Amino acid sequence: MMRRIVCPTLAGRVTSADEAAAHIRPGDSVGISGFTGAGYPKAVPAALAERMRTAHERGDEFRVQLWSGASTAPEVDGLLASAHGLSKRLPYNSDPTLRALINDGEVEYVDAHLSHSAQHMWFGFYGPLDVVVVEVTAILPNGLLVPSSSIGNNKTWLDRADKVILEVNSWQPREFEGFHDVYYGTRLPPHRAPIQLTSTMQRIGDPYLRVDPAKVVAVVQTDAPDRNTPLKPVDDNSRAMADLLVDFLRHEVRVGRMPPSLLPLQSGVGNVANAVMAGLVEAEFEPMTAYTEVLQDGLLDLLDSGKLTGVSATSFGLSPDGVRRFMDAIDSYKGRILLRSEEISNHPEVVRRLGVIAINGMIEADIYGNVNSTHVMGSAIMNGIGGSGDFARNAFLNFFVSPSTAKAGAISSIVPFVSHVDHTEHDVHVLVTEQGLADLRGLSPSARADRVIDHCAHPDFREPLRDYVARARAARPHAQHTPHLLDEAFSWHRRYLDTGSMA
Ligand code: 0RQ
Repeated sequence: MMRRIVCPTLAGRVTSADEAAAHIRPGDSVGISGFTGAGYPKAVPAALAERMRTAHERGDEFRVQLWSGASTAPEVDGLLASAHGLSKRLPYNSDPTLRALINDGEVEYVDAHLSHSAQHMWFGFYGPLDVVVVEVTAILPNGLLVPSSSIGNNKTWLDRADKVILEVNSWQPREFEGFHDVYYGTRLPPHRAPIQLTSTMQRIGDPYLRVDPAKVVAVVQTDAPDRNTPLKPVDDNSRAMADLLVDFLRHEVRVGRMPPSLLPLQSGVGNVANAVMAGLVEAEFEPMTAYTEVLQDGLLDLLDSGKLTGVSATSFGLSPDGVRRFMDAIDSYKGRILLRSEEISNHPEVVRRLGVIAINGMIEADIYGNVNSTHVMGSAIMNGIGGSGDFARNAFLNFFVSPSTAKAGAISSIVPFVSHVDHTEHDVHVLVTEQGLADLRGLSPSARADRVIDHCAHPDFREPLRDYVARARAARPHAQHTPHLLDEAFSWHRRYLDTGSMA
């Protein structure tokens, strides 16, 4: 293991997770590495949770604010939430234990656009960053850090923190050296310059993270795997949505709006995203690229098929099988996979310049095209906006996908008015459910309503939605742009909360 830590100064700081965790004090703001279950610290959070539990047993308060790249794993968010050790969390969470505490009001949650989180740190919006815990693959003789399976906000956390704890994880392949591109050219306004990234796989930065050795208070050695959640088998709904989406891309190529190699792909995480990637393996488009956040198994399949020439992301979100495949042929992926900081992987300027095709999940959409990605029945958070806003608003073309119903048909994913807005009607291009696809580009809100109901709503909910629109149109003859019945707009959600069904 010491072969991974060849910088003499930092080798001298090697210590136990317990001793490292002792550098974190109650009330601290703590930055951690980690993005979609990859590259998060494996040992210090558990030691910290133990210290918190002991403090609470003594009757002492011990909570910290926790800032990450995106979601982590049960060993981080789950443990710290179970220890009641978090006061605030940002910018993304998908852990169910922590979600419950956020929804109970115990933990404050700042659900931020991922591309904003680093710059808001630099702008001073979040206050000081006391200590960061960052997983790396190795420490080189000159003190440069070989990043791990995600980069996320690590560059900013290492730059801004007062104290740094490094976890060197020997489970991560040493061959990771050369898979990363860390951009050190960001500046604060008014000194910002254009980001000169003009093609998906262009390198604009360094393969290493930098850290001021004087700030490093502890180095901890670990040997533990990433979360690597197994994938669910692709279900019929996901396959149906993937087929609709791939056919639609074909149509866009046919009418000349897109080249036969498409434009760089971004896809959210989950079943539908993987089904779309599987659909693209069978399709005729090539050579494709992906400019995205998370590299899932589906993108690995596309790389292996030769139809995808490169993936730029910020994290590996592979299944255990995907990890094995990647590790077995790791050298063959070098140069075809680049991990960047999330402020660059999700950067509005770059996403717009490259003309990304963005594909993301949603909880619900309304008949006028507003999309809710984050909240259940208006108030309870599910995960967070993640990168969906960064990509959707700036994409060349965006898709939001969801089954047309949830909770065994009790909930319609197409409603009169979304109970929370993440993506406004101005941002949303195409909605897809297993029922069909609604292309909303160039339509007025009222025309969108007819298309969304006809193409995307489940048959059980189509007539009630048509009835809502008809009565809304009749109610106020001089308010036809976006006809609503204000006292009924949320009645579907109200009915679900009261009766357990929107029907
Ligand atoms: O809950 O498991 O308790 O039943 O929401 O729904 O259908 O399994 O879909 O896993 O693809 O997630 C929007 C949450 C979809 C996700 C969302 C309930 C449903 C289930 C999950 P249960 P599905 P998915 C890149 C981009 C925001 C972040 C983002 C997401 C659970 O895609 O978090 O896009 N997106 N990031 O039952 C009530 C409805 C519902 C509903 C679904 N209408 N009402 N509950 N559910 N629809 C990644 C990153 O940025 C890191």
